[in-house]
Amino acid sequence: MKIASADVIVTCPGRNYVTLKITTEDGVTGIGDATLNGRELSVVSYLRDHVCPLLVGRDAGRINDIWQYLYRGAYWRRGPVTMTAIAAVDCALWDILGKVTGQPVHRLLGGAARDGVMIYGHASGGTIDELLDDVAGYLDQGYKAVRVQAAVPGLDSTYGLHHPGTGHTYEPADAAMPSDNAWHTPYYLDFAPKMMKAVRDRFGYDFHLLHDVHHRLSPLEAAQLGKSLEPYRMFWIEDATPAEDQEAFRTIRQHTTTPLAVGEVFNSIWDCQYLIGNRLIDYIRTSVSHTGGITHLRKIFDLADLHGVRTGSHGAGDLSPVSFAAALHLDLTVPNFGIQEYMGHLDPAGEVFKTSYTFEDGYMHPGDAPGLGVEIDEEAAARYPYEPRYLPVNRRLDGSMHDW
Ligand code: KDG
Ligand code: MG
Repeated sequence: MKIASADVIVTCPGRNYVTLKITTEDGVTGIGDATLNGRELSVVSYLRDHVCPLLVGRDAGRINDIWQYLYRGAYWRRGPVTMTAIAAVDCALWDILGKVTGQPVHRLLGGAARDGVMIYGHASGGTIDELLDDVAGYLDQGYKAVRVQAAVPGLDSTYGLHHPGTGHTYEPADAAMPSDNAWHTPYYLDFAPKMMKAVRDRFGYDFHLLHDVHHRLSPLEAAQLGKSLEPYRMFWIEDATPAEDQEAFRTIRQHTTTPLAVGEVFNSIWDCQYLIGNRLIDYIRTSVSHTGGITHLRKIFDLADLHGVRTGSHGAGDLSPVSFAAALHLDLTVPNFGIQEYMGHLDPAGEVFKTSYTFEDGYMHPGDAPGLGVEIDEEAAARYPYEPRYLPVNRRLDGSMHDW
């Protein structure tokens, strides 16, 4: 099971994806997602120039040792680029192990602890009426949980709305230069409870309601928001404040019973330790592909389990189908699973990534194919070459920078 080669594939079927492919001397291949939205080529270089040469000749079955070798061996630890690169290696090695043993990765992780993985869909609208129509579509499909976002009146752009022409939400990263969005907290704090009231008034309480604040509030503003949303029994509010200031979550918690989720921009267990250890959050949203792969994410989930925190992994469309499949395998097995985000992927991505996961009645299953159950079609990938793209930036009404 020696590694013969490690290659990086960059493709843009609607948006950029970076995939690491590891091949053993016996010709078994495994793939891992190395996509870091808007900063893709930094991970490509990290892998091609610094990691791939170190992998050749190693035993692909020594997943833990290779993880430690890449993490400790770099000396410069953590950070999104390093941990995304390590994640891609880790997932590719789990994929290989599954194929060599003929087992789906979830079985190698101890086996299914549930029959399916509850996912949440992304409803949005330019107006509340449009949002309500969108929520209805998700509920009709059987979704048990829906995230809602709508255009904030008075602002000419709002995070999390369907992207024109795509048919569903996806994270922009769509311009050669970052586009400017506008932000004004009072407009948002006034609007958010009205939006939730409209959703609950029309559809009732028999489904989970989620919302992403996307790092935009101060601790007290987040506390106000949480209190104002309590009548609508949120499943969570996500990223209420920028999480570098983790003490902020204590302030929010002291004022509201609305559950809190955070973690999509975290890269290691060390980013989560304080929040989980002090029970300042309810859901940890770290992802397979930005947090060191299955091997490291499993540790984070175990730490969370010790402290009564449940999982709710990031699953935006800028994470490729490879990492989405990896997330489903892990979600299926952990005792403290909470929910999994599912944004879906644009149509051309389906030409490049052949998946085996399935959706039924609000739940997804990774399938029982050996490994992760996703293959990449490299000819199709070559038809969609890399395109430079950036996420937007956010400015307050006076022109100063704000968190996007
Ligand atoms: O690349 C950035 C996106 O992944 C992020 O904006 C998506 O916040 C997000 C979410 O909850 O899916
Ligand atoms: Mg988010």
